[in-house]
Amino acid sequence: MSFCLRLKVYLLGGMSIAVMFERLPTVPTSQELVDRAFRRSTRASSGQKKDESMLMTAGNILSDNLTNLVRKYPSFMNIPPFYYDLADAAVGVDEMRIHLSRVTWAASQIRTITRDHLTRMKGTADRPSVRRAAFGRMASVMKSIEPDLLFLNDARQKLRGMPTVDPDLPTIIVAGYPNVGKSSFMIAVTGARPEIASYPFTTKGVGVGHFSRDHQRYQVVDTPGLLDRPLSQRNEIELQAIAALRHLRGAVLYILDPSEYCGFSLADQLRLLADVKGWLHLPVLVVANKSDLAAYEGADMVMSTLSGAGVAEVLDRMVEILEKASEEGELVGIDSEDI
Ligand SMILES: Nc1nc2c(ncn2[C@@H]2O[C@H](COP(=O)(O)OP(=O)(O)OP(=O)(O)O)[C@@H](O)[C@H]2O)c(=O)[nH]1
Ligand SMILES: [Mg+2]
Repeated sequence: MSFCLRLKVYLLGGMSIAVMFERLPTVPTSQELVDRAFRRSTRASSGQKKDESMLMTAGNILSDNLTNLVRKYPSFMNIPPFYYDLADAAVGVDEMRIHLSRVTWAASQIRTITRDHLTRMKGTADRPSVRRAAFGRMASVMKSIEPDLLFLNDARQKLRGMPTVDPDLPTIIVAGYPNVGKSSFMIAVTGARPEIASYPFTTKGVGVGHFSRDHQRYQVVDTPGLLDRPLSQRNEIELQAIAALRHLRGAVLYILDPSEYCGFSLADQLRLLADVKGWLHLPVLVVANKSDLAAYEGADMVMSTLSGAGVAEVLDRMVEILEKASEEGELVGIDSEDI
């Protein structure tokens, strides 16, 4: 498939998934649902078949609400791997599936209770007590899924904050220690303050910006807090969030600050570079920033995001790297065994 065509297909996938997470429904608590269903049932009832219609109304409201809730969650079967890994790091996809299946189970229990008690009503004059018994059983089914609904609500909050990173646009991943000039570079080349998207386990959020070249859109992702410490200092879940980066069609721009004004020694910055290169199997361009403050010859290129010197050249080089890697099919991140 040609690069452009592939891009279009991916773009659609990328956009829909971000929207899908945004549209996750609010999850009511068990108590809210029960209150709503029982209240409506009293309103719905009149006439001879009062208890039957109360029972049916409450049963339908509960089971429909639960079924609709489950339907609105993504299946996780065919979402882009970048988002799958992020969702997994943030909420745990397997755990989420278990909670969703318990909600599905509850919906079917409610339907069974409704059916059984409607049948029982046919054989008795004391229909109110059959109805009360049914409501009692429904309430206890609902109570039993209280933790599941709470989990799903919490998951919703986390998933909604997922970054609007498009996993399939050619991407410059900007890495380096804090204060080396990552955001300054990003602002210089995308012409705007980046959109800040929350990302699991970095309180700063990732910055996402775009620029175009020859009708091709590129994405720049600023990763503060993600690629600014060695992997050995991470916990499992953080590693998972970092691992999601392997699904980006990216190349890394590793920024060094040889002036050490950033507060970190050059030796530490080079150690981190070796660490990143050791596991993120993407092309890396090493650039020494703050050339207005310090000269350094150990990098691939130099620039100053403050004066602007060298910035355009660095961007040109990154575009070349991305184009070349894309032609050669190299824009595949890391093997999961690596981390
Ligand atoms: N002298 C000089 N200062 C620079 C240059 N680039 C960035 N700075 C300054 O360095 C500081 C940090 O720059 P940022 O772009 O915020 O660095 P960052 O890497 O995004 O930092 P974090 O978001 O904390 O990881 C700011 O005060 C910038 O003004 C440069 O080329 N020369
Ligand atoms: Mg920054």
